[in-house]
Amino acid sequence: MATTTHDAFDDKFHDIALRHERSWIFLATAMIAVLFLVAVYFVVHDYGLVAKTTQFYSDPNAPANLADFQGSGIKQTGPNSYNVYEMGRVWSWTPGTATPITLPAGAHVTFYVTSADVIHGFEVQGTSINLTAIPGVVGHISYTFDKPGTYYIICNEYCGAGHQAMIGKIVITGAKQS
Ligand SMILES: [Cu+2]
Repeated sequence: MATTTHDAFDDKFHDIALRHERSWIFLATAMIAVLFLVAVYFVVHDYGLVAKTTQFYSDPNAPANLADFQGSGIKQTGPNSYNVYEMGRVWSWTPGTATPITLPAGAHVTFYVTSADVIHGFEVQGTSINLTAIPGVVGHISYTFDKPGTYYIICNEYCGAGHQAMIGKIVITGAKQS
């Protein structure tokens, strides 16, 4: 049987191939490293994409009893900025379901979200607002409503027989406040 022999050409070719492979491996590893660092950066500096938790309570009913969550749940904090204290319960959003949340265009809103019973999902369609409403936990997320119109709050965590009807409304009126 003939055995393979290496001549000078083979060796040279092998060297070149090795060099190419090394640079491609380096390039691929560098790209993965860059993507990883970018992902970490985005998580740390969230850009409002990641909902934050304000506080945990040992009593799951505690947030539901906080003064902020009683009454209208809407508090003006600046010329056109608001805090909305949003409570999910089977199967409504307060405020939102019984009375729509009505705010002027350009309103910068921070939602403080909790649940009075089971886990709900607070999602405002057409926006980046999406966070879980958990009993005993108050999460918060901010959003600026630049476009007038009606935004629907839905529940995106299955929470029982009336889950699909757990809908609220945010009405952004055309008049821009300054
Ligand atoms: Cu729900």
